[in-house]
Formats: sequence, structure tokens, C-alpha cells
Amino acid sequence: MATTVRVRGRWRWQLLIALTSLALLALTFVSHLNPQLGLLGNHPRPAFLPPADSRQTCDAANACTGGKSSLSTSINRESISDSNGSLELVDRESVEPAETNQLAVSASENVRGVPSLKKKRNGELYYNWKLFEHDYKEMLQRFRIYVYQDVYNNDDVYANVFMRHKHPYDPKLGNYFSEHMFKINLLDSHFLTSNPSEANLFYLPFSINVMRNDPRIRSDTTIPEFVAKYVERITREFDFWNKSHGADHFYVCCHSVGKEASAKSPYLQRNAMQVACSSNNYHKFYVPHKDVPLAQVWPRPPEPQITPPKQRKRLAFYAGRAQNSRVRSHLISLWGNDTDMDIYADKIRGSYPEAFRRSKYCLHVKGYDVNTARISDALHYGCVPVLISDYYDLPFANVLDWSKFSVIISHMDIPQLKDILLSISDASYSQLHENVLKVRKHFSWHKKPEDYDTFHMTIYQLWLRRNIISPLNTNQN
Ligand SMILES: *[C@@H]1O[C@H](CO)[C@@H](O)[C@H](O)[C@H]1NC(C)=O
Ligand SMILES: *[C@@H]1O[C@H](CO)[C@@H](O)[C@H](O)[C@H]1NC(C)=O
Ligand SMILES: CC(=O)N[C@H]1CO[C@H](CO)[C@@H](O)[C@@H]1O
Repeated sequence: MATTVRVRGRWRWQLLIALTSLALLALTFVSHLNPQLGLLGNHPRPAFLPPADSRQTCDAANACTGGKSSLSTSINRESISDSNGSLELVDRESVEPAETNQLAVSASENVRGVPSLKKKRNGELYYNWKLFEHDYKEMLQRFRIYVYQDVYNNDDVYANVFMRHKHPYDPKLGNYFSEHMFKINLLDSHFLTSNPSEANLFYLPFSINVMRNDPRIRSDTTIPEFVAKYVERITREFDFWNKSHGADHFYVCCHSVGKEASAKSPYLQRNAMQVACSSNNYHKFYVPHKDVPLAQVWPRPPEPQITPPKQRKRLAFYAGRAQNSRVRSHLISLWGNDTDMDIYADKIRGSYPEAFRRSKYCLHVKGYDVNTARISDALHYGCVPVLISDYYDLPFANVLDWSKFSVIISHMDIPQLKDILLSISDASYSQLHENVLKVRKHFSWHKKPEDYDTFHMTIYQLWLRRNIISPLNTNQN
């Protein structure tokens, strides 16, 4: 080795100078990479999650350890996995099969007994509660959305695709519940305007989930064609689209095929906003800052009594199909027989809700895609979520500091999973748990929306994007 690259005398200095300037340049660059998340306004979200290591080592009590070198470590890691290109391909089938042991679903999840938000504490969990609250209230008063009238047209042969779903609580729809509830809540809300000239944004009301189940459409290629035809019609028949080339338009999907829905309409893809459960920073059609992560929430019966931390005897719980991702099979091969953690390949043995109730930590591990309903499940049962899902653009991450109510672990740190969880002190755990109880309300839908619930939080993300007009003139070449 030493014989092949031999740097001779006078070159040595030039090389040294060149390397030093490079290092300085790199340093300047890195110092601009400030993972400041608290910014609201027109740059609502970080493009990527803050480095996994720096977050997992900052516990709820704000005691950060080992943070000094973690930024550079994780930058290295990201570039390694980028250049390796070994991330799983996106699944074209569906988000997830239904979980076992779903309980009957109640109409309204109105859980009381959650501690009310106290201003002093909010500073920790929310990046800037005051700013958020102020802006949120302005939104309630001023935000206006226009929905294309197909949503009301019962006579169309494809009425089912556009109209509100009649049975959103059908357990078969559990994984796509968020998509349907958004539409239902919006149609009943005061944000809707029948006057397009006063609208801030325009809603394209097609349902990817319904298309997927409609034998006339269903396939990976037909869905984008259907969507493209619809956008063509909107473009022809209404002025609104051309005014912004679609930049003030949005559509909503909680089905992973939804990410390809825009494949055949360049304007939709590059300009319009996609409100999506599969908010995967690694996917070619998902654009952070433009698109909006949608929280994937299963409808669950109320859980009025939350098991306190001391009564949670098991360290961690996970159940899910191992074959859905390499990350999962890795987790199961390393921890499947651990005596402190209940890590099940495939189906859980016993009751699904009980497993959440008896565990301190509940794992969300990427499957076909970055998202599943396990995060909102964990929050629902008062279990602290552990996220093992790199490149997940997390819902509401511009408002909520996820490190205050969850533990984020890089795919590469699965071998350290148990050490990481055991290193979190009881005091830090209590803080995480307390914050879980506070954020639960952001991760639940209601027939009649409540303040700061998933509907309002998602609407708020759209509100932040109301002024973004980027008439990117996409030539069809
Ligand atoms: C919008 O622009 C397209 C392409 O230039 C054009 O074909 C269409 O007629 C325009 N729509 C309206 C409503 O003017
Ligand atoms: C768990 O233990 C069983 C029985 O000893 C064994 O067959 C299996 O391979 C083990 N699984 C893992 C993931 O270590
Ligand atoms: C291109 C390349 O090097 N791919 C490798 C990425 O890493 C996985 C294991 O994590 C290997 O199996 C691939 O061969």
C-alpha cells in the first residue's frame, strides 16, 4: 500500500495546504447545517430527521450525552447508506396488513383525564408553543379551502372515488383511516369555502385507497393514469390550476401506492402538495417541505385508564411480519428470544392492547415503507414509542420535538437497542411518558374534530404552506 501512494517532498506541503482549506470549507458548511427545528413560517420542516444518535442520547430531562461527535457520525452514516443504496424498494402492495386483535371501534375517542397543557412545560415538548398557538388561532379564523365539486357528485360513475367514505370505521380500512377521516372532517368544517376566489388552497378529493379497491382502477399503472386524467380535466375546466400550476393544490393519501399517483402528471408531482402517510424522504416522489406527512392512526376504542410507568413490567414490545423488511428481520434475529422484551415475528401471542399496556417501550419498525400505525398505537396506550425507521419525515416535526416523547434509533444501532433503552433513567422515562400523555391528542381523529387533534394539526401544516406559490413551469419533456 505505502509504495503505491508516495507523496514526495514539495508536494507534501501543497497537499497539506489543500487538505487544510478543504477541512475549513467543510467546517463552514457543517456549521450551517444547524438542525434547528423550531422554525415555523414558510420553512416549516427540516428536510431530514435530526441525526439519530444526537437525539437518542438527549433524554427527556434534556441531559444530552455524547452529542459532541454525533453530528459528524450520523452524517457519515447517512452518506454510507446513501451510497450503498441498500434501502428496500418501496412496496407497491399496501401499507400493512391489518393487525390482529383489533377491538370493536367506537365512534368517538374522547379520552379525558389527560393532564392539561401547562405553559411552563410546553417549552420543552413544543419548539415554540406561543408562536404555534398564535398562528393556529389565526388559522382557525382565516384559512379557507376550496374542494372540487366532484366530492358531491353522486351521479358520476366514479363517484365512489371522490365522495366521502360511508364506513370510515370499518376495521378493514384501519390503515387508511386517516385518509378518509381527513376528507370527512374537512367537508364538515368551516375551513371549506364555496367561493374559490377566497380560497388559500384547493383540495383534489380523489381517494387513493378507494381506487386501490376499485377493480376498474386498482393497478399501479392505472391509478396514475386516472389521476393524470383528472388533473387534465381540472386544468381544462377551471382557471385555478393554471394560476399556480398546481402549487396551491393538494391531495391526501394514506396508501403507499399513493406516492406513485402523481407519476403521470408532472405538475401535480412537482408542484402540488401530497399529504401522505408514507412520508419517506428517500422516495423520489416525496418532497420534504412541499409535501406533508400524515399521521397514520388506527381507530381505537377509548383508553381512559393509562397504565403508570411503575406497572409496566416489560421493557419493550414489538409484533409484526419479519419478511416485510430487512430491518425487521434483523431486529427479530437479534432480539426475538430476549427475556426482557416481547419481540414477536409475525403475530403476537396474547392480546395486542395488553402488550402495549404492560410495556415501557413499544417499537415502530419500518415495514414495506417507513410508516405504520404503531406509533399512534403506542401513544394511544401510553407506551413510549421507539422509532426504528430511517428517512421517516415525521408528522408535525416542525411543532413537536419528537425526542421529548419518543426514542429514535438508527437502523444501524439495532444491536445496541437494549443498551440504549436500559440507559434511559427512570426519571427520564417518566418525563417521556408524561409527554406521551400530552401528545396523544395530536394523534387521534374525531367525528367532530377537536382542537389540536390530527385533523387540526394536519390542516395547520397546510396553512403553513398557503403562501407557497412556485409556478415551476414543467415542460412535458
Ligand atoms: C390552462 O393551460 C393549459 C395549457 O396551457 C390550457 O390547455 C388550458 O386550456 C388552460 N386552462 C384554462 C381554464 O384556461
Ligand atoms: C429462539 O429460540 C428457539 C428455541 O431455542 C430457536 O429455535 C430460535 O432459533 C431462536 N430464535 C432466535 C431469533 O434466536
Ligand atoms: C452496493 C452495496 O455495497 N450494497 C451492499 C449494501 O449493504 C448490504 C448489507 O447491509 C449488502 O448486502 C449490499 O451488498
